[in-house]
Amino acid sequence: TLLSTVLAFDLGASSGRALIGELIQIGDEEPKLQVKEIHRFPNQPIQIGKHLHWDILRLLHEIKTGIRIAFQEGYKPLTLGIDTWGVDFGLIDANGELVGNPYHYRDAQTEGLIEEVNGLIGKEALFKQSGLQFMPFNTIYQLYAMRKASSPKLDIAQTLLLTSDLLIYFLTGKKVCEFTMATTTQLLNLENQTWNVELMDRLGIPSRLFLEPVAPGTRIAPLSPEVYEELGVQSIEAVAVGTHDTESAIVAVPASSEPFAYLVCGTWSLLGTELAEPLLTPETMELEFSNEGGVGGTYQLLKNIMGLWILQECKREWDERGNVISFADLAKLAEEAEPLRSFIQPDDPRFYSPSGMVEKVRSYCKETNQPIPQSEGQVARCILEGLALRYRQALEQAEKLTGQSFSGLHMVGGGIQNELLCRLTAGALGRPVWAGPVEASAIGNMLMQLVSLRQCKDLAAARKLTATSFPVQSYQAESTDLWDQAYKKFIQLRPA
Ligand code: LFR
Repeated sequence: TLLSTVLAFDLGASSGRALIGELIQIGDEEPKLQVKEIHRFPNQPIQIGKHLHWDILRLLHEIKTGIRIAFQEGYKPLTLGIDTWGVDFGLIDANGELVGNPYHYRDAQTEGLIEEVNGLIGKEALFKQSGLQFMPFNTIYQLYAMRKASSPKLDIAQTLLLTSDLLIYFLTGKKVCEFTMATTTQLLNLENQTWNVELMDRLGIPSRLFLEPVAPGTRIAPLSPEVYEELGVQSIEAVAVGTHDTESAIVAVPASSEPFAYLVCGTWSLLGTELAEPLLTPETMELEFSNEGGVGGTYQLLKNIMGLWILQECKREWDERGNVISFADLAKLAEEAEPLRSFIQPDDPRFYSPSGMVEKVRSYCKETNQPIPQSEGQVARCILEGLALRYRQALEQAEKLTGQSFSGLHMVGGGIQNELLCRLTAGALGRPVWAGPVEASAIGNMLMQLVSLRQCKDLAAARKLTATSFPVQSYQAESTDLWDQAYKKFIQLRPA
């Protein structure tokens, strides 16, 4: 029996997907979630003048296409949800229209602003209030940059909508602010979950822009009459899921015991553990962990690690030079390259901005007196091993901060399709890795729709449903001694 059908849109920094989820029960077996991708589209940022932007209208178009395809293929989803990356936003004017093009979080406008804002507010104070790691792209710095540039957009704007909320608004006409996404702004007081108006006042950020956050699992509205007419589809209602993709992915970590550690693996790598309360200690700040608002009243203590972005950029560079290699072939070349020859610390700031990535990897190795990777395989291996070693460091730090110990690591998200990365991670950790599901964000998105439809009780039930529905691939640690030596070297790396 088909118990429910839902439609999830998961938008990542390089591509977006529409997936249908069907909750199915055979006889009196446990219900299972079946997932099918029905539409996939690229997400390409666009430079205009000095600024890098998202192509938000194209993304809206692709989402509409996804809705149309779902109904054309005969599915009857009751609800839809959208999850996206954090921090970015669109501004809406008094007539309900979009003011300008949303900036991309890698736009250079926020350079140097972490230090400047810390100087004004105090680093400790800001951390205690927001609980967030100081990342240059946080909404706070984007808005402060606009203020410093005297952007007239800030004066016209009435409402700020974070990307997923913005797309939901385009579809339904309803403006909401979903809680997990709101916590990525660094402008929310984490402890009482209200907007930090005093902070906004001090930075010249208009507090009128912010709507009161709603909890994930809240039903928002059906599509607007215009959108129904345009698409010619049946009734479907938008739900606020854990709209921050990272939080949706964490919903779909198939962990059955506590405590557990996870790694959400994609353009970014988010490694952490789930807590009932935020951990706002000085040590958390020093070790650069975030407390993000999660689904179901949880807090996610996690570290934002540069992730597969570095490899994606290298590939883009090779592709542009006509040296087109697929990710699968790159993994093969990396596999054949000599192990632990040289590795990067992926969170070195040079790797954050786009372009020239291959050269940056080489310069990092040169400055740290390591052999310089030449071939594509060597460069890829150097990045993947650097990531694996960084994961070990972050996992050990998470244990130190929480006083817990983790028997292994759950890896979820698109990045786990890189089996070499999973294997290297198990090696670096000296602990098992349990990889799956790949489509964690979309699945977590669906699970929260099912919660809103009362087809799934809570977070624990959602995780159980994930565990019964999707396979997990285990990787065991090998050759621990070599990794221990490499790790010792890794934590000493200091580029000149
Ligand atoms: C992952 C993610 C991270 C966030 C980064 C930028 O896709 O959402 O959680 O820090 O993108 O928004």
